[in-house]
Amino acid sequence: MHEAPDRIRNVALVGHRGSGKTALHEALLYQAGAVNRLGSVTDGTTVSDSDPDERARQMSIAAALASFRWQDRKINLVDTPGEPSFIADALGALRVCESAVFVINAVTGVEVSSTRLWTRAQELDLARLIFVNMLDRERADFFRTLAALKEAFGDHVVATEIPIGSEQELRGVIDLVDMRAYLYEGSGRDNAREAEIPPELADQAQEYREKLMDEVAMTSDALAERYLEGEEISHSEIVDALKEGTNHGLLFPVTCGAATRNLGSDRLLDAIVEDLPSPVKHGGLEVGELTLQADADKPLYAYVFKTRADQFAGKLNLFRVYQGVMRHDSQALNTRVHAKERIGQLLVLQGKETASTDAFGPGDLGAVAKLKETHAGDWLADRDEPISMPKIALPAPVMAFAVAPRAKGDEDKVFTALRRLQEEDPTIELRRDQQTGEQIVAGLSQVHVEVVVERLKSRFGAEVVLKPPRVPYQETIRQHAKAHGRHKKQSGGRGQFGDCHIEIEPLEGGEGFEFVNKIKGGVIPTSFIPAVEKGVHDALEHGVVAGFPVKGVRVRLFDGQYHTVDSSEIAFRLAGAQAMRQALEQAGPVLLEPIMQVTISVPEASVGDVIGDLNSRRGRPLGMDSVGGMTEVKAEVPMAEMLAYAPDLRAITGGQGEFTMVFDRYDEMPSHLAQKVVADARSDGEAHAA
Ligand SMILES: Nc1nc2c(ncn2[C@@H]2O[C@H](COP(=O)(O)OP(=O)(O)OP(=O)(O)O)[C@@H](O)[C@H]2O)c(=O)[nH]1
Ligand SMILES: [Mg+2]
Repeated sequence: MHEAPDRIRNVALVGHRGSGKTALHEALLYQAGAVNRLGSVTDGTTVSDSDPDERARQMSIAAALASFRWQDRKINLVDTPGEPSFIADALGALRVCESAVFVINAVTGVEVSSTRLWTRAQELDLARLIFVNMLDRERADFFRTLAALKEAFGDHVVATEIPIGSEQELRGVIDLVDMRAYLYEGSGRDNAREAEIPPELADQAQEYREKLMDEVAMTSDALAERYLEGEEISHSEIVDALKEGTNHGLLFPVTCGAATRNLGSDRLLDAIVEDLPSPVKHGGLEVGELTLQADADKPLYAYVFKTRADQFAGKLNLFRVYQGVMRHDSQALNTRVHAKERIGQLLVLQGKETASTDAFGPGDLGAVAKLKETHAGDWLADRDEPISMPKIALPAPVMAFAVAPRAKGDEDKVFTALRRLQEEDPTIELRRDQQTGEQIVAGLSQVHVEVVVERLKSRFGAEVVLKPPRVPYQETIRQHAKAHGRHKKQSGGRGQFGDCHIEIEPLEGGEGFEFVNKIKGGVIPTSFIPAVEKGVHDALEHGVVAGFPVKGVRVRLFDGQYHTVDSSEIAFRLAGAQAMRQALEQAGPVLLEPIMQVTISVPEASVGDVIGDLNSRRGRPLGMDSVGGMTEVKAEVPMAEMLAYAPDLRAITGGQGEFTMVFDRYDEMPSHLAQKVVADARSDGEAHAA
């Protein structure tokens, strides 16, 4: 038996790092009876942050699913990481859910990541609730946060509750639909008590009730007309309009509370069940040619949105069934590898416990253990038809480190482990360094790569040393130059002969490479031209300044010679490379370095120090913005200066600052600094030759 799709609610908990998503996830589970104790992030006892490294860092790293019942509905709740390095999991969760609950910190307000995630939820047309959390904390302010939410996300953000008291005095909430108060004592399951609105808050409650009514009335023309005529709108009409409006993304209710005090989670559960859509609400999902429908009688299509390691079940794949039914002891086709997977055990993740089940119906989220080849991004289906989800735009990995096994001979072990980790996190990039042959691991930030290293050790027993990140320098030319290359060898038997003349010049835009063949009268036969081009390429791979790849060059091949007997492809290739190296020497070669766009979010008091520090890193400030109580500084900084920024920013801001950066462009390096890079590259080269 599987759950009827209209009784399911798929909800992603999203928001800025540290806004209390995991604490709220825990409170919702506890309130619904899925766990017996209210776990805490600080004690490392939550369901969602179950990995040792999540506990050690007190932050979520991977998406975590928990399924439980409330008001006889099945809620599939996905907790997601707020740290930008792990954003892939938040974006992935938004894709498989109909709704999102945005968790906002009432002290710091709306922060960068929330804005980014809101845009994504908007694109996906998700229904949204907002939970203003941490109202019990010092300097928390519900009304300031509400104003910031409206400014960031528009006027359809509307409070359905306001708090009673704040900071240490937080006592409960007023429901603006029922116009009743709910007072909370302790953090137990039965901590709420209904009461009259305290008289001193009556005016404020009335004021916000009217704002709510203005929004609710606008969800339908008929209602709007009656409301504007001054007619009475009944309680049940308000409830229905609120539900419909939320369901269709016409308005975004704001509720509030304090997750760690289990204050407000009962009411949030009600809102999830009553106001958020089920998987059948908005018709089918269109993927390419197919429209998948929440219909149990149609062929199976399930999408794997997350692969994660579980300490008991091993490799787990979390999936969403879009159509048909996923049954245990069955087979399903993985449409990427065109191979059958045996679906052995199907698992319902119920908080601390895991139960097996015989089927997941359309619209449901579930887990399956022990699949051989399947990982996140794959489809499991009845038919082998090509199908692919539109790709999510993920940030590019910019922080690259070379890793070497601590013990000699562990290369294979390390590599296999890295591949497994990459299955769990698509923003990890693995490659070999062309110049040194080293294994490179690239991620979105230093923290990101550090987590990879910790997991290599804790999960695979593979210990590695990280070498400081390498900056991917490039080279280019500034002038026009001509050169001649000749390869000639005459040592017994057949000789080797190739000869070419080229000229080179900078290519507009600086990025690419162009090869133009201007040979006339067959002085080099057409069949040898590609060999010359290959030779030119060989030389471009290791530039003459410091051995970095050369970009932004146009090469014209205009003359040469050949010999009917002694000419060969290899001879022309060597001649081409020789000509190119000489040409580069004369063409004013320079070193280019990557420039990053950096966004730093810091408390106002640290802004001066942060900018001073950026100046010493050759940074160029681009502007400042005030976002939710923090100041956001934007700047351009050379990547070479940002390699170990995280710990420095932590020190400057007393742990309060955060930053993200993305690659922007390549710029010429100042010559005194270029000299140092050249010297380093030389000594590196010698070390490798030795
Ligand atoms: N006082 C108070 N503390 C809270 C509340 N909610 C969460 N916290 C604490 O705030 C810290 C961050 O909470 P988390 O639940 O880990 O935040 P998160 O959004 O899951 O963080 P990431 O997973 O890193 O994005 C933890 O120490 C929590 O105990 C709250 O309502 N009141
Ligand atoms: Mg978390």
